Amino acid sequence: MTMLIIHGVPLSVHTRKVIIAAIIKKLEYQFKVVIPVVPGNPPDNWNRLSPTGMIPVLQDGDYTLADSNAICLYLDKKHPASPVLPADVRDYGRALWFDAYAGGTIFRHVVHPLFHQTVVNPNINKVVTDEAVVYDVLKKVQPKILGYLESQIAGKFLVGNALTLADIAIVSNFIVYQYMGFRVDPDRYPKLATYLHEIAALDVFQRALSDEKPFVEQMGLDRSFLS
Ligand SMILES: N[C@@H](CCC(=O)N[C@@H](CS)C(=O)NCC(=O)O)C(=O)O
Repeated sequence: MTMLIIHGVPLSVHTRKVIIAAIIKKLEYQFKVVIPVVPGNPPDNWNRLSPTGMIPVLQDGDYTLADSNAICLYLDKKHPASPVLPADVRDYGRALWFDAYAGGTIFRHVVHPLFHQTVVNPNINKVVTDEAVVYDVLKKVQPKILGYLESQIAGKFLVGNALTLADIAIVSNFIVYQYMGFRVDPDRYPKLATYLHEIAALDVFQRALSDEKPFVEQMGLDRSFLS
């Protein structure tokens, strides 16, 4: 079997989804750090590997695939043992919904703007954080999302009784959210707070989180929620 190559940033929400899927499936992979937001960092052939310029990208021999959702579905089809998508058709649809919600709503409207304002702007762009944007996300955008997730949690996992792409995608977003020092209020969202804690404590998450630890520490991010 050819060794997979995963291109990405160790702490990225979408890169972590692919890494966790590979860990669950016991696939060997080589990790190559590509940081799109740092000018000059991506390699010369990056446009060919990533049509959008974004991470993650998977290389499987002579086959290249971008987008975490496409990559996870590809890996699940190619290596069906230890699936990350449920067999039941309704659960399957629901897992895909949560993956889409994680990328299209939680990441786009909460994690990405917060990361841009509190990490990329001060550290890379050398621009001060726009506190009005941060306030807007926390006070106006986030409550509806956290309330919705709180209403969807009925057990340890979001869908069925096993870890699926739904949990991988949702929790991966909240890992970065907490790296930035933000916390889900356990009094207001008790089910969500417990759920996030329990999923992050699973062995597969712990392995991914320990592999990214040096990079996260070097960035000066907050890992205290993991102890
Ligand atoms: N739909 C894509 C989204 C990927 C994405 O947003 N990646 C971010 C990092 S987590 C990125 O590459 N940002 C840098 C940029 O936009 O240039 C996926 O699921 O892979």
